[in-house]
Amino acid sequence: MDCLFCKIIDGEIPSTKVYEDDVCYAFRDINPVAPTHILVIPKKHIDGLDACDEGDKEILSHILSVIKLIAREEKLTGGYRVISNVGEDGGQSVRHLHFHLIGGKKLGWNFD
Ligand code: IU
Repeated sequence: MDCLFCKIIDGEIPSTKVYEDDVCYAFRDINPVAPTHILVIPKKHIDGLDACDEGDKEILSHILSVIKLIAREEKLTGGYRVISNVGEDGGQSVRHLHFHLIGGKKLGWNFD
């Protein structure tokens, strides 16, 4: 499968790793929108949140707990935002499930 994020997990495409375990991998976004912008992705290829099924529940809950852990390590004590864009209208550019962890400044809420 020709998936950019699978290649990042495999080390074929370089990334700045923040966290890794058996289930997920986290790395700094190459185009950060805030002082902290990290992507947390499952090692299993899943196209997006819309492609998750019952069998992916453990992966999803694990990723959410890892996000909390990373947020603590990044010292995002004032809060942060977690986003998963889904499909074309949702602005998903890479079809491998990923959660953006964004913080380090007061975030706006602007959609265009
Ligand atoms: P999106 O939700 O699918 O739009 O997010 C994809 C993100 O992946 C986007 O913020 C890119 O900057 C980021 N990214 C990256 O960090 N490294 C890469 O090699 C590629 C995309 I391709």
